[in-house]
Amino acid sequence: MSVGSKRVSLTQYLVEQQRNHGLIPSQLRLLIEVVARACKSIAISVNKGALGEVLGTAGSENVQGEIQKKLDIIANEVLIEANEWGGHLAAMASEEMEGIYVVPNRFPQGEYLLMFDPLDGSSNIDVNVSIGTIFSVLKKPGDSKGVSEDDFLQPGTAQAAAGYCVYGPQTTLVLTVGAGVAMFTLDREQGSWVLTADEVQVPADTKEFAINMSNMRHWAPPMKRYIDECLAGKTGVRGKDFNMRWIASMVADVHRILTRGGVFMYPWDQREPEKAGKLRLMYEANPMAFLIEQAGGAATNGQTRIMELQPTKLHERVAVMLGSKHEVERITAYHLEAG
Ligand code: AHM
Ligand code: MG
Repeated sequence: MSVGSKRVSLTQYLVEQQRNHGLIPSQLRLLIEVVARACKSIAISVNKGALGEVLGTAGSENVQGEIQKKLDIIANEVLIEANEWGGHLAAMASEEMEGIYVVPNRFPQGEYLLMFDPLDGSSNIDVNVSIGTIFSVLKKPGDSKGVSEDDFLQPGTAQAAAGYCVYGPQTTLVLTVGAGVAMFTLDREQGSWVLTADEVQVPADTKEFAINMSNMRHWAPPMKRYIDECLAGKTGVRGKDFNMRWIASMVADVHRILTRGGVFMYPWDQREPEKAGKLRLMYEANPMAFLIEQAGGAATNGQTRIMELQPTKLHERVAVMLGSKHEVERITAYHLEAG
């Protein structure tokens, strides 16, 4: 769809996707619109900051043993309350909840499953740096009446939709339903989402990488090799100088990559026996991998395409390399060579 002088709203985009590609059944359209509405409400809390008494810690820990911030909990509640009554969902799962949240009996049960990281980049909340909400949508398998955690354990290739909302200088919703990537900017005066980029493409080559360099001494040799070669610059094997960015909010780093290319890495390192990284497969890596692939990029865990990994638990962690295709292919080749 063209981004021109005529304003295209999120609703119009979804209706036209439904009409032209038959990709969005009405329950899925409702789901996406409800998630977008919840993100608007989270954006309002984020924007209030200290004035809204939403900063600081909540004095509790989530299932991963991380201290919860007040906004982590607020965003989680906003997403649940917005989504539970519409009849489009069977259950939800979140970074902030140990088990799944089954839609209560008093509401009709839908056929979709929604997973989210309600507030990604929590360490940036109090310092006024971009943060975001990440979400992934699956279809409940089979037509059994109940719903269980096992129903969520589907590979990323099964996602019906995925996206994120970045709360930065602008609030931007980025979405895929499997027909490319579209970006919608929140018009705060009108309270509406306006299409501002469509058919987003990540350039296959880049001179920019994103990684937390303070962990370098813990990395596996292939990761160190790749970064050493980038740092060697023009006179090294890569023959060009690289730039580095690390925002410590995956949404903001991925947003930059979708906008101007680059490669993002959160690798496994020697401190972790489980051979996984810090990031979570189901509600961080999979939705971002879906978006990046839909924009022509690539996403692997160093060996395997992220979206083909079979999850074994809800809060599973995974190493993540994603972004410009040729860089991700190079990093993956280094890992595969090292065995
Ligand atoms: P969170 O979901 O608890 O906020 O953690 C995930 C975040 C990512 O957004 C970001 O890429 C990473 O953690 C930053 O980690 P580090 O502080 O180790 O650089
Ligand atoms: Mg997160």
